[in-house]
Amino acid sequence: MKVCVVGLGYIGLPTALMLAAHGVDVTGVDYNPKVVESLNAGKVTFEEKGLDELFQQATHRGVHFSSAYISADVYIVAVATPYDPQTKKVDASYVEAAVENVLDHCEDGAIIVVESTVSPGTIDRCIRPRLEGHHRKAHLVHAPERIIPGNMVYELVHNSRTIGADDLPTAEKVKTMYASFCEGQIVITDIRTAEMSKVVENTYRDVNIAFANELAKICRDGGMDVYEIIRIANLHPRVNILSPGPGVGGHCISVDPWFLVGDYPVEAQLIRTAREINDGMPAFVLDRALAIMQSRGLMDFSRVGLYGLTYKENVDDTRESPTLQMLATIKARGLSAPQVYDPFVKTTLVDHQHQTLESFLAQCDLVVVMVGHTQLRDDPALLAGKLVLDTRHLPGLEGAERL
Ligand code: SAJ
Repeated sequence: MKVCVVGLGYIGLPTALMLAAHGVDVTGVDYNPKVVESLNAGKVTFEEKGLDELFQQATHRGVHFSSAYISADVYIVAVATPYDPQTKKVDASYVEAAVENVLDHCEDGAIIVVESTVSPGTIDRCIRPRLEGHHRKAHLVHAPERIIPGNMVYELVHNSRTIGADDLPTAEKVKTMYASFCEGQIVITDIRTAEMSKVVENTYRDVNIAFANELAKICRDGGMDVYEIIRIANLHPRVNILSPGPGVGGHCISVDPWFLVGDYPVEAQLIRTAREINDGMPAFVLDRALAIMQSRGLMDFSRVGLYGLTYKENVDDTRESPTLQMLATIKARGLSAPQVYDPFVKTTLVDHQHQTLESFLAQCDLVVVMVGHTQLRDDPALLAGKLVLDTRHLPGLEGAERL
């Protein structure tokens, strides 16, 4: 079986490498020549636990990377699906373009597996008409990715998977391909069910986090310890509340619930409110930081430091990160730009971004911990003697101000 993986980003690259490492003939394609160049030069394009080792194994088994589409039996499309900020509906244009390119290069009978997350009905509405209008006859499958950044390589192997297809023989072929490495259960269903179940998983997490964030606000107002309350509540066998934090970032949980709000604006009330609560958290943290500074007579906001620029711990991905959201609010309110440091972000993305923790700390009166990177988790004493607002409830920072 020859597989072509289209889109070598956070999902496409590990998937291509995993298949290749398990003996499948894989070519990874990306329209960005820099990505292809870097991979062909032996360098992975982002940091992820276990990715370097997987890359070595895949290279050893002969994985290919190219900017040009090839003829293959199966195409896996793993390109971005943002949402339209106005309508909140899914923007499937990258998937559509990728599928058009596949159709121009494949043989009759090829299978096109869309792994990108899309809202229910998108494949029928945006993708299927392109196949029907094309002289090439290909099969469509939706097998949404479900791996979590920070633990992708493990989850690729151990998570269960969903395969949505129009017919069983096609589904079985795709199942065989994933079963080359996946040890989890592989469920076969129809395309719309696969689309919806993926969006539901991320929406469930978003709503749960919003609940935790709302509890944090209630507890702040009522003088209660939200972390202790969640810890105790979670001892109940049917309660599992997630952790409050400075907001929800990343390209998945902060995006996918909007698809449902965009398509079902009347029904999706809880989902919309949860999104709004989570999107409001960076401003809530900002107000906490301002209040703490004022209560200490500290007036220079440029001496506030934001520790962490990524959307969560131990990844280098800054997409939709709470820190970037907060910096936008700071700018909109006309406050001075704070200091920023993130051990995972080497390129300068924002003003006053430091390359060392030492130079960062030297400029700060108040450190706001936005991300719980291992650096701090393992060595909270790095912040000894500093005024700290800890939004991640890190061990060893018990004396710090909290959400
Ligand atoms: N967060 C909290 N509190 C928590 C957990 C997370 O505030 O208790 C925040 C994080 O700090 C981060 C955001 O939420 O800013 C999202 O992080 P995450 O680790 O919850 O999830 P993602 O976006 O990295 O990955 C999710 C996963 N989905 C689920 O767990 C249901 C992953 O399995 C999906 O593959 C991925 O979305 C995706 O690509 O859709």
